[in-house]
Amino acid sequence: MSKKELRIGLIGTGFMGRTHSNGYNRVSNFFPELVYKPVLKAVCSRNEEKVKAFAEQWGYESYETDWKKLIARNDIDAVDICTPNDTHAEIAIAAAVAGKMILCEKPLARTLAEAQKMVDAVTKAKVNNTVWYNYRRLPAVTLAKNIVASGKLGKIFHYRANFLQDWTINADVPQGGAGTWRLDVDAAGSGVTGDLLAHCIDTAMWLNGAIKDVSAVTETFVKQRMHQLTGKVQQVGIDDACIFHCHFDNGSLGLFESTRYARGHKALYTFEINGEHASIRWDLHDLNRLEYFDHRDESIVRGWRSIHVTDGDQPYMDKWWVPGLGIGYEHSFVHQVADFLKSLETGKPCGPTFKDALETQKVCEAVIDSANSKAWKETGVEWVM
Ligand code: SOE
Repeated sequence: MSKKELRIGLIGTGFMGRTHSNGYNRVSNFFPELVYKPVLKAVCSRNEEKVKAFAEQWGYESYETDWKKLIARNDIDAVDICTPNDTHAEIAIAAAVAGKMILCEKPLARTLAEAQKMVDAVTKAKVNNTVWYNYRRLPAVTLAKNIVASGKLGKIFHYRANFLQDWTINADVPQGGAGTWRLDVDAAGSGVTGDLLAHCIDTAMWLNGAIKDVSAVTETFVKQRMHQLTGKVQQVGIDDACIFHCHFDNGSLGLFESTRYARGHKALYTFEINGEHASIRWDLHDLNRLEYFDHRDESIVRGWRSIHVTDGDQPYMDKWWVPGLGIGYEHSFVHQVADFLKSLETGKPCGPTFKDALETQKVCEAVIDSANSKAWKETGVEWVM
């Protein structure tokens, strides 16, 4: 079958540039039925030596050192934004005005105001868009979505999620610059709230509906860090840790915690949902498994089952190996590329779209407002994916 081309221009050559490039490179081998195939037309980064090497390593036909030039090119259909958060709005708005499709790294923006402008721009330009909240597309997480949607859990009482890391405990870790821009409030917008809890919130609202209101506490354990760009020791403006509780629209209670100070945890993203009849839980460190407890089971065999989500009839798994053989973190990005390409065939948006991600941004903003004001905050979430 001759394929239609989706010509990609990727901006940013860090960790996310690599995960997305891997997704584009692998998708056509594993999803041969797709009508579209990505073509790696150009990659962009300010450092010419690095971007040239990246282009060669990942198979891009060309490179640019100025993102405006990349957006202006006629041979680019879709712009993929993998740069720090402070650049998302400007690049996305320019790409939308140029009529390009946009795939944007999470969180959508630093603030709700920026995110709203991005949504307005893609709505006005009517361009296809998606935001890389990749964890939705791990088979076990998609299976959780299907189980919740089937009603098996019954009425839901509790949603609990954690995202724990430990990489910033050392006060010598700088803020700003490559790799550590996540610690610089001007580049990142917030700390763990936008970087890690945003994942938890995206999954939570996808699985369990709208979050209505929140009450949060945040802490910045290391108050000053050297800034890589200025060389000066500067005040740290991000939240190092954040805990919030909330009400969901469906009446259930939510409890969320994220920190970069949980010694021993590198990327422990977990969630658990407790319903009237059944519960499920998931752990990123064991990402092919979904645990399920059903109180309706006969009492003598009742207990938590650990479902190894690798059978061909489980989400996405018919695309990979044979039952029993697991897949990894990187596959969530391959799946998102596949779903985006599919959305071009079907005309059905590839969620989370900018509009969906705006709802997550509303919750993040309410969390930070609540922590600052020590008060409950309404989120204003009005749309659930
Ligand atoms: C931060 O360490 C980080 O890389 C996040 O930015 C990603 O979104 C998360 O998936 C893993 O952790």
